[in-house]
Amino acid sequence: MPRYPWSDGPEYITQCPIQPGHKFSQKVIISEEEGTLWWHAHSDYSRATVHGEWWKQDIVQVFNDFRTNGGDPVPSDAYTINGQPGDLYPCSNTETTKFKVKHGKTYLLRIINAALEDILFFGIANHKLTIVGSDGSYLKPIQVDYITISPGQTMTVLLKANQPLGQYYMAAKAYTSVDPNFVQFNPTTTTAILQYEGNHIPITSSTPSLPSLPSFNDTNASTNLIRQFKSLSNDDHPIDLPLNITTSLFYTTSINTLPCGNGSTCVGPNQNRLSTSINNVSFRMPPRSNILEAYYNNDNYNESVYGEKFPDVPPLRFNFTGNDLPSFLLTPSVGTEVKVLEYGSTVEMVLQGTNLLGGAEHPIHLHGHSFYVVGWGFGNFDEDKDPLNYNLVDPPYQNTVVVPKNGVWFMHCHFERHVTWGMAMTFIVKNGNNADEKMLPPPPDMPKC
Ligand SMILES: [Cu+2]
Repeated sequence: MPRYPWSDGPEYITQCPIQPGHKFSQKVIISEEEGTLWWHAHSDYSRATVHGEWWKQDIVQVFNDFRTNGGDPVPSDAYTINGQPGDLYPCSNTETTKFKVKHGKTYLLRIINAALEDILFFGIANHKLTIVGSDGSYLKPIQVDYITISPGQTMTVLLKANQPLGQYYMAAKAYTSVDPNFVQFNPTTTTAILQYEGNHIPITSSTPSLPSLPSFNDTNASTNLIRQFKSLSNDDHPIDLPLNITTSLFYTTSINTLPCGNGSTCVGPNQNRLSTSINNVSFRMPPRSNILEAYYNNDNYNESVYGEKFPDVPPLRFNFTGNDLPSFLLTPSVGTEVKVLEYGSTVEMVLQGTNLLGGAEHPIHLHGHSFYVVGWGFGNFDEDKDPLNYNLVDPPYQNTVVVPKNGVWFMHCHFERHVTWGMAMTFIVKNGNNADEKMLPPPPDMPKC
């Protein structure tokens, strides 16, 4: 959405929440994106719908409960494919989602992980999947037996209907590296049915076969896909990788704890409240205002809405991925800090996970931009050795680097509990000098706080 952050959505970042009974028209400007894009709500747990992950209780209650008790949210009860949990749950079997296909044809599947808290494995029994795009840009085709997809991520996949006529399950289940004794997760499997048209064994006399998906904690299985992602990088789809870096950022992502507050005890580790941070700053939403309007209207006197001191590097360098890290590292600072970038900056960002509280994956998502993912790996980033292995030829265009779009842009972990706890920060990209490098004015119906 070039120059138009007004419809970007995250509450208290680019707009005030839309109040009950009120409305707001969003203008979505598609510029360079091709493929599969996902629109979703950006207010607490409101993106929880029957698409993705489902709780057998009021979702507002789930959210309020873990915000109050300081622990993890209760795990969901089901995952869904197009709104249906499928045959492996004790309900609604008659309504399991079915996709009808004709033998010999090739189908394009737009796959979106709409779950709130889980990376998912997804596959179709007896069928290969060919990934041709992700996050609104093309990839060199990759043929796989299953995919691993993060919350918020999209993949465009080709499916050849080339198997004997019949029914085949497609299925999805969670991947997690976190010790299930420590953090509960939903271990169930959602299914839908791929059904060939024509004569085949009647449904009643056969159970469709299930795809074989990796076990829930198979980290190699979950990460081997991202290592294969490459841009098309051809004449029709050249890459535009900036090599003259103007801004270098090193961001650590951590799970933390904060005191429970009000002298009470929480259900998090050591009776503290779970928190998260980037560069040890746990992001706090500004109350009753939003960053974009405060910036645009020059209305941030004495940093009343936000500060401009988001650190470029973590306050302390330690063995980020070590075990038994000292407990003083657990407590983040809390603030509403932004990083201000000049228009046209080229940014290299290193995202470094930490092992605090055992660590976790973090599907970090940046609004308003895509970035070239030039490298990926386990352990601590080595600033001497790792850049030598950057893919500067055909890196996938997922979301760092050129910052040609001004405005205020949120960056956060796409696990909802993690962003709720503060794993987020905001970029302000200033206007450029030319007329077409300036932010467009706001629409007249911006919601009021
Ligand atoms: Cu996270």
